[in-house]
Amino acid sequence: MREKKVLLMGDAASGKSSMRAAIFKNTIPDLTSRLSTTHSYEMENYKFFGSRSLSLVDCGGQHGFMESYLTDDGEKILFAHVSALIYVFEVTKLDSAGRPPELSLQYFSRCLKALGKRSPQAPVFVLIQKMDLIQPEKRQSEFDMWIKALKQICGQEDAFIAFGTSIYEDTLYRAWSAVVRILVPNLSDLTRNLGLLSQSCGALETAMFEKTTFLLIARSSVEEPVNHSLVSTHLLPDIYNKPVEDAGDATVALGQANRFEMISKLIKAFKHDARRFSSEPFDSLRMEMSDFTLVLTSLTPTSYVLVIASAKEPRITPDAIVLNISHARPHFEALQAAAK
Ligand SMILES: Nc1nc2c(ncn2[C@@H]2O[C@H](COP(=O)(O)OP(=O)(O)OP(=O)(O)O)[C@@H](O)[C@H]2O)c(=O)[nH]1
Ligand SMILES: [Mg+2]
Repeated sequence: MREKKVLLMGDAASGKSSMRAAIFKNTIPDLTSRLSTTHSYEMENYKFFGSRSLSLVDCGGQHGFMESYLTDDGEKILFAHVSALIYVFEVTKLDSAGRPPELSLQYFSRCLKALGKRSPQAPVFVLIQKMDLIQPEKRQSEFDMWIKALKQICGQEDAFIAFGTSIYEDTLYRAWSAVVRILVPNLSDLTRNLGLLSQSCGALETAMFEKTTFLLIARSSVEEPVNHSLVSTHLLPDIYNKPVEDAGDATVALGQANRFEMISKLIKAFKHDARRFSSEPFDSLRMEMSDFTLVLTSLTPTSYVLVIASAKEPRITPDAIVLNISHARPHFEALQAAAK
C-alpha cells in the first residue's frame, strides 16, 4: 500500500498536535502553546518518501473522544489498516507513588487491544513526552516508572518501543525517525547503497534525510550499540542493530550517538530562520572546517543526503562530493521508485 496510516493517540494535552506541527509544519516549539485541543480526530496526508504518502491521524485525547474511538464503529474506522501507532503520555502525570493515572493506563490497554484486533502487525511506539519539565537527573527514573507500569498493563514484554521525548530537544527526532524508518520498505537497500556512495566519496559517513520533516531515514555507518538513555532499547527491532554490509571504511563510528537528531533539529531551525531573510527555499549547505568537510544537498525529490569527509584528505573537496552525488542520484531515484 503506498499510503501508510499512522495513528497518533494518547492523553489529552500530552503534546500530540504539538509534535505534528513541529515535525511536519516546522512550527517552533514555543508557538505550540497556541494550539487548541483537538476535537475528535484530524487526518492529514503528507507526501513523505518517494511516491509514498503518510496519512497521520491526530486523535484528540479527551475522554469523550477516546470513548468514541473505542466503540465498535470507531474501532473499525480508526484501527483498521494501520501501519504504526504512536501513543503519547505526559511524563509529569505520575502520582506521588510514581504511578501513572489509572484512566491513562486503561485507555492505553484498550487501544492496544483494538489495534491487535484490527491491525495486528502494526508496531506501537510509546512516547513519554515533556521530558524537559523533569530535572535531568530524575528523567531516567521517571521514564522507567512509566515503562514498568505500561508493561504491566499490557502484560507483554515486547508490546511497544518507548522513547522519552521533548518538543524542545532532539529526542523528538530520534523517536519519529524510528517511526518513519519502519515505514520505508527497502531500508536495507538504501542503507547498503548509502554505504557505497560513502565509499565513492571517500567519506567518513553519509546519511539520508526525508525532505519535509528532516527525519533520518538511513545512514551508511553502523548504528552504534543502542545505549541511549530514555529508550527502551531491548525492544528496538533488528534493523536498528544490523551491521551495514559493504560499507567498508564508512563504518567508522563518529562523535555523539545523537548527532543525526541534532542535525535534524538544527537544520529545521536554520530553515525556519532563513525564511525571514530570503524567500528562496533551502537548497544545500557546504562547510569546510579544519577537521572535516560537509555537504548537505538534495539526493532525490523527497530526500537530502549529508556527506561528511575528513579534511585530512585534500582531494575530497565539496565539488568532488557534489559530483559523486549527482552521479548517484538516478540510482537512488530508481530505488525509491521501486519501493513497494
Ligand atoms: N514543556 C513542554 N510542553 C509541551 C511539549 N509538547 C507539547 N507541549 C505543550 O503542551 C500543550 C498541549 O499540547 P497539544 O499538542 O495541544 O496536546 P494534545 O496531545 O494534542 O492535546 P489534545 O488535542 O487535547 O489531545 C501545549 O501548550 C504545548 O505547547 C513538551 O515536550 N514540553
Ligand atoms: Mg491535539
